[in-house]
Amino acid sequence: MAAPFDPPSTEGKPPVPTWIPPEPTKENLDWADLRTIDLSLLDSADSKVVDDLVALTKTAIKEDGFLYLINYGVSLEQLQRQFSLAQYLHRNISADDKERLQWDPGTGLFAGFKRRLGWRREAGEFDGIEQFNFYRGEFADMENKCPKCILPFMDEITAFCNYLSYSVNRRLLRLLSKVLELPDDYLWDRIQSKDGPVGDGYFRHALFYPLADEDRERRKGVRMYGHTDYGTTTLLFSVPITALHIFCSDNVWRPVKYNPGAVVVNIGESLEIVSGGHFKATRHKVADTPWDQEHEERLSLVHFNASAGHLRLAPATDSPLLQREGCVINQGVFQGYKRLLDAGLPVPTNKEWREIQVSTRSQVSPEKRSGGIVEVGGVKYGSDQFLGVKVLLPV
Ligand SMILES: O=C(O)CCC(=O)C(=O)O
Ligand SMILES: [Fe+2]
Repeated sequence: MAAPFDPPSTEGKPPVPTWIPPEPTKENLDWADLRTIDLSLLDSADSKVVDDLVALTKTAIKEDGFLYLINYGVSLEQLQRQFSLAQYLHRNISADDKERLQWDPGTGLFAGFKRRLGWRREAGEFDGIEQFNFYRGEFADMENKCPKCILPFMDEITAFCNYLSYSVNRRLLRLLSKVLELPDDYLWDRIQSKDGPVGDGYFRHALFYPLADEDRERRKGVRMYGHTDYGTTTLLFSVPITALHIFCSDNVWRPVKYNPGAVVVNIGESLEIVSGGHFKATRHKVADTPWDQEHEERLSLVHFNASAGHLRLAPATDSPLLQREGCVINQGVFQGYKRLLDAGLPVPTNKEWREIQVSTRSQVSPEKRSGGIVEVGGVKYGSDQFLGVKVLLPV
């Protein structure tokens, strides 16, 4: 049995108001129908139970690229404490710290504080989203790189990220290695970056402020444009404010329903490439909330797991699944990689790939992408090219 999360004590620390989850929407929406994976079953002594879990996971990541993860070792109360800390950071970060710690995506990292003014260091259009992003550097030099108000709690945030990286994501990658019929630690040993609490990835405290009517109209219902995440897995903690939508295989955007305590897991581009397209890095976006949540703040905690920076990824041809079935070239960034690989051209390293996206592509509207809008199979996409890899994102 995997050990459950055992966080440091809260004794002797400043009081932190408990985050009260807002009311879920009462709207009956056309929800994305995601599968639920019980991670504790991976430890079962009954091989039939494990086989069934692997089969269900396979269907989920082939068809949806998203799933709900439950029984992963963090209790509802422990999770609520992490949301309370994120709320505390956003309520108490000083104006000085916002200035001193302001991010610079031009560096290829989202590290530090994001203002409500777009996705660059320079002020852009108002988007009402604030974030604090903890990378390796923030954990290594907290005194200088983290907001003063959060310093007394960094032991808890560090422990949480360590647990997510070294227990939850490691077990998840074991399950995904099994889907590829590879040795259990294949993806963990060969693909995942791992040093410190987040490796080459990062942990995000995001706060989406409610929009005024004119801002909502200007943004045409989108808070974060459709995109795929570039890493291995993304762990999104399910939140009551409905806003995350995924682009389903029938080309329809559907919202993800609140599932208290669950992690909404999303497959990143690195695993799409390594799996030869069998795993789907599904496009997703953050859209306006239903009308009954319009005036609520949306707090969102995200743990982005990254692949090792020096690797140039290709399909894992030692996977019996790939040997039997070949690659699946339906969608996504894998198509672009495959074109380069087939032509004998070098693909980018993971570090190059994520840095070019963070520094140039992040949250550019589909209309403003370099290749403009193209239509494929009746669906409109914003088209772009980075380091020789073509990228299509649905409008
Ligand atoms: O906040 C969310 O639910 C999703 C955010 C997201 O997709 C991202 O930051 O990559
Ligand atoms: Fe994302």
